Amino acid sequence: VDSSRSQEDSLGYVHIQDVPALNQEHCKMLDPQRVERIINEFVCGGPERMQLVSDFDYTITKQRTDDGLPVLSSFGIFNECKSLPPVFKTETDKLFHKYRPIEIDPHMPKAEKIQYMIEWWTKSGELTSGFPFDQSEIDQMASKFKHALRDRTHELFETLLRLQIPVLVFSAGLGNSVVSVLRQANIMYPNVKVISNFLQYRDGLLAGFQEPMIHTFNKNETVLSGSEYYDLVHTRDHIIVMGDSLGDADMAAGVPASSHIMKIGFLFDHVEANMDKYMNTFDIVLVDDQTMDVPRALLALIEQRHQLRHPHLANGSS
Ligand code: MG7
Ligand code: MG
Repeated sequence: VDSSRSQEDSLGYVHIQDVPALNQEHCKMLDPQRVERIINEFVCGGPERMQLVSDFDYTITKQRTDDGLPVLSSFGIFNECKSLPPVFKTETDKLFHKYRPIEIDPHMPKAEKIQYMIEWWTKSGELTSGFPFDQSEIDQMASKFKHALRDRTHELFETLLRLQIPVLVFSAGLGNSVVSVLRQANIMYPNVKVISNFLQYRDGLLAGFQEPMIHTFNKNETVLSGSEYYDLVHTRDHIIVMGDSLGDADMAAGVPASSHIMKIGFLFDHVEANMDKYMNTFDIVLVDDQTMDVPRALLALIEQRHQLRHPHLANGSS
C-alpha cells in the first residue's frame, strides 16, 4: 500500500451530523443512514462518476421570492409575449384548465394520465402554430426572471463546471424560455444541457414543438436513449436528482440499476398534505428552502476529497 493510498483511507467516513446543511430544521430525511451511505459513495467515486439532473420550473427558479412577486414558468414566460394572437391565450388557458387537474389528480392511474398529457402537449403545439414569432420576445420576458433563481445558483453551477460534472436541465416546459433564463443569468456553461420542448418553425412561421415531445410522465432518461447526451453520461452512475414535483424524482429512470441516486425534493405548496408523499419519494426533502445550499454541500464534500487526492488541482488549476 503506497503512502498516498493509506492517507486517503485515513480520511475516513462522512457523518451526516458533520454536514451543517443537512442538519437544518427544514431538511428532512426518511432514512438518514441511506443518505449517509450514498454521500460516502459519491465522495469515494469522485466527480468523474457524478452527474446532476435537475428540473427547471420552481427547482432552478424559486418557489417564493423575497419581494413576493410570482415567478413565471417557462410556458408562462412565452404566454406573456405581446405579439401572440389573442385566440392563442384564450385557447391555451382552456387547455390548462382542462388538463392541469388531470396532471395532478392523486387518483387517476399514470397510464391513463399519459394519454391526456400527450393530448395536452399536442393541442398546445397545434395552437403554437401559423404565426410569426421572434425569440427576442422571450428573451425580453425571461430577463425579468434571471434574478428569480434560487440563492447561490451561480455558485452551484460554477462548482459543477469546475468539477466538469455534466448537468442536465430536464423540462417538460418550453426550452426556449429555459435556455434564455439560464443564458441571461450567465450559467449556460458548456457542461449544461437543456432537454425540453423547443419551438419549431416552418416557412418563417411557428410550427409547434420539435420532437421528441417531453411531457410530465416521459421526463426521464429513457427518452434520451440513443441520444448524444446519453452516450456522454451513461457511465456516470452517481446521480443527484433535483425537483419540486413528485414526478421529478423519476428523471434518472433509464440509467443502469446499479446507479446510486440522491433525490432532493423542494417542497413548498401544501406542506402538511404533501409531506408523506415527498418523504417517501425523495431522499432529502427541503421545506421552503429557496437556496442551492444542500446540493452545494454535497458537491463540497466531493470536491474536498478530490482535492486531497489531487493536490495539484487544489487551486482550480485544472
Ligand atoms: N404545461 C404543459 N403544457 C402547457 C401549456 O401549453 N401552457 C402552459 N401554460 N402550461 C403548460 O413546466 C411543465 C408544466 O407546464 C404545464 C402543454 C404542465 O403543468 C407541466 O407540468
Ligand atoms: Mg418544476
